[in-house]
Amino acid sequence: MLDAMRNLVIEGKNVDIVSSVNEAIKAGIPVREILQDGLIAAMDEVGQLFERGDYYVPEMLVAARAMKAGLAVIQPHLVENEIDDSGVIVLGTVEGDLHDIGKNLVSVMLEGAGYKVIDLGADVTPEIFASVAREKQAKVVGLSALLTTTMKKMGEVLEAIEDLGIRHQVRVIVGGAPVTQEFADEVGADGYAPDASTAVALVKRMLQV
Ligand code: B1M
Repeated sequence: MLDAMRNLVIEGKNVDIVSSVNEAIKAGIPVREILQDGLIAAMDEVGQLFERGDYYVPEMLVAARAMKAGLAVIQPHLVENEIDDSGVIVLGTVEGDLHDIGKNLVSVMLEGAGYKVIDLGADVTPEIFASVAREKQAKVVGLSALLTTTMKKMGEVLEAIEDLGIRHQVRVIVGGAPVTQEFADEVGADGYAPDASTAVALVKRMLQV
């Protein structure tokens, strides 16, 4: 069932994927497994097809559309708790980067854990991150980047936050495929998470202290 689901994403079948995910849920496959071994695994294969030159940007785009359609089906199943008012989280993909699927997943899982998330979308400038964080009195700012060229923007977001004089009020966490703990330390972020579940655990730890 998960094999078939992966193929539907890879082929960009954004209508059939909805019934496939619904069937998997009905069959009792845990949603985390559908997410990890079905939808996310399919995007990894799409990345490999792109690297080999078998797929181009349009094929990646239709696969991304199918992934999002599948994600929308499991989204309500990821929500577990009531909204927690312990702090607003401002989230976005950094400037110049259009990849938003991983960031969306982090958003869904944080909301699922009960946090109030302000999702700024993709291609967000450092100034927007900083000004929204100040305006909404965010406790955490989450930055996502999927390109080695755009991850450098994370340092600029930290500078913009510093420039507005709110660095002491806000924790900055970073993530995305090319980002590492070493890179997070280099830019002066407060935390790094390799995946959405770890991002939730990290935020929980940060907001408890
Ligand atoms: Co692009 N792309 N893409 N792409 N794309 C990658 C990233 C790439 C690795 C493909 C490859 O070559 N194998 C490569 C980057 C290479 C590099 O920089 N080293 C690449 C490239 C080159 C490009 C273009 C430059 C292609 C071109 O135009 N020639 C271009 C850039 C456009 C731009 O952004 N300016 C481009 C465009 C696109 C599309 C628009 C077509 C599309 C994105 C659609 C969309 O997102 N709406 C796309 C896609 C789909 C991909 C791949 C295939 C899949 C990405 C994805 O959604 N993965 C990707 C290959 C790959 O990743 N294997 C690829 C699934 C998602 C769930 O995983 O986002 O990693 P991910 O999120 C993970 C973790 O990283 C983490 O949690 C999630 C899992 O739980 N995480 C966080 C993410 N953010 C976090 C934040 C956190 C914590 C954790 O805290 C705040």
